[in-house]
Amino acid sequence: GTADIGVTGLAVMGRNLARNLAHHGYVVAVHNRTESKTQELVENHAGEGAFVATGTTAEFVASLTKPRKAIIMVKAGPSTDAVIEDLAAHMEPGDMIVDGGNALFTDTRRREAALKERGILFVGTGISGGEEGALNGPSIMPGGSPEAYKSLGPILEDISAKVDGVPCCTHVGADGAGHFVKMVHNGIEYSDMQLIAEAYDLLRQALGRSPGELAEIFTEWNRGDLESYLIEITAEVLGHVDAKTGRPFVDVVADRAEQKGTGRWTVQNALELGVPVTGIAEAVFARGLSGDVTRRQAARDLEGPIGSAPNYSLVDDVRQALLASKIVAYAQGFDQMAAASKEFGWNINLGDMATIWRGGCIIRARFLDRIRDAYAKDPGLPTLLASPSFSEALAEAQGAWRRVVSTAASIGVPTPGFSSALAYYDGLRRDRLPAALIQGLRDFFGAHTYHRVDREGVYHTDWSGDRAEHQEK
Ligand code: NBP
Repeated sequence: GTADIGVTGLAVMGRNLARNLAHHGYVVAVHNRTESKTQELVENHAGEGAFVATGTTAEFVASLTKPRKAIIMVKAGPSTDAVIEDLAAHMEPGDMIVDGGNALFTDTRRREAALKERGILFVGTGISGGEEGALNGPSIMPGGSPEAYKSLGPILEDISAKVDGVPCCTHVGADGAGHFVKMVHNGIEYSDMQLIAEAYDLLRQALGRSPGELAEIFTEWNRGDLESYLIEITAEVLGHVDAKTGRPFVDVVADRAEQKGTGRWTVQNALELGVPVTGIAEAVFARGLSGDVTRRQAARDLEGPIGSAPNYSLVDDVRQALLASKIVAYAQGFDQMAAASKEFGWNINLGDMATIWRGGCIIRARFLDRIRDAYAKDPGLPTLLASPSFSEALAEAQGAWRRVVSTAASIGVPTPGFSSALAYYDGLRRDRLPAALIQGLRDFFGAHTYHRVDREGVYHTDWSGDRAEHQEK
């Protein structure tokens, strides 16, 4: 074969990734289950680079230079297993299969282990940036072995986005590490969008600003600390007017947020690891509530607040609440990556994750530079909230943040993201938590025992008897 690399699965993502590879001078073998899409790609984009159109899987594999490298860009789940099986049957030890779809990291771990037994290198890689990113430079999060990265990494770094000349691609860690961090990236994306939606809702409800006026506020915010792709496109969407009705676009869209599942996976995993990712969880639950048509209908006449508390500086207060809540949501997501890294032995460099998310991906933002710097100063940082640059930002924002949460509560606008982030912040900084009472209750009804603040050991009080305390062995 003569092709440097192959792409199978030529829907939007695969097609654009293949074109991106070709633009960088690679000879790219292309393949798709439905062959007409392969022909279409080659016919429409032949002038952009060197494509090798192939029909059967055997032809596709045979077209690749050994050791072969084939990237799969198909629907995640059983389709991916079917395609891997098909490719592996035609491959030899030393060849490599790369899954660029949104696989669940546990599937990636299973696939990597199974292919290793057959001598085939398997790399599960996160790719973020949608179709535009795939074409012009995505953020790429490859897992798999260091050996696989040695030959694959330079190609992926080549086609990735660059920020200040630094590629938005690095080896994340072994087996499923790449797909894991892509999952957390998507979870953080959910919380970013939820916080933006709360900011919009609050300003609209409290101040009666029109979507067009709010678009200008977001444009303004995008010039400061909040500068990011999501804030930028929020201004675009809010400023858009529906051509059919002349009404603001946001007012003609059904208010039920859908999800494909990566946010839910992030929260499920966080529950297993015991990491409180409240920002991501609230975002997933808020989408669930929005789609719960039956209960929303049944609850329409529930009583709301009477009157409202004025908050004269609301616009800038909301900006600060958004920034502070965002800091919390990111801190939690990074905690989750740290916990998983420990659990699975991935050795993930958290600062590198912030670095490769600065460009190409959906959560790309100026803000990530600060996270990178925080981990550069202290790689063992227990929480981003405690790094000087963020603790100062939180100190500055917290007054506004509290006013926003209380204004929202008093006028009856739900802000689960802002509110729970503030509760997390206040929970972490507390000297004493009411968890002591919970321990007492647990000991009362279940003899679950407790520790004391003043002595070593494990204790139980005989609640149903003389209430004497006994030290457990
Ligand atoms: P889709 O997720 O819509 O998948 C369509 C592709 O999968 C087509 O090429 C289709 O072939 C192929 N396919 C299916 Br479905 N079942 C197959 C099977 N059993 N055997 C062989 N091929 C099969 O495409 P996409 O939106 O381009 O996304 C590709 C991957 O990238 C997904 O895993 C997705 O989660 C991930 N991703 C998507 C985005 C995004 O913005 N869309 C961003 C980041 C990651 P056919 O043409 O013959 O039906």
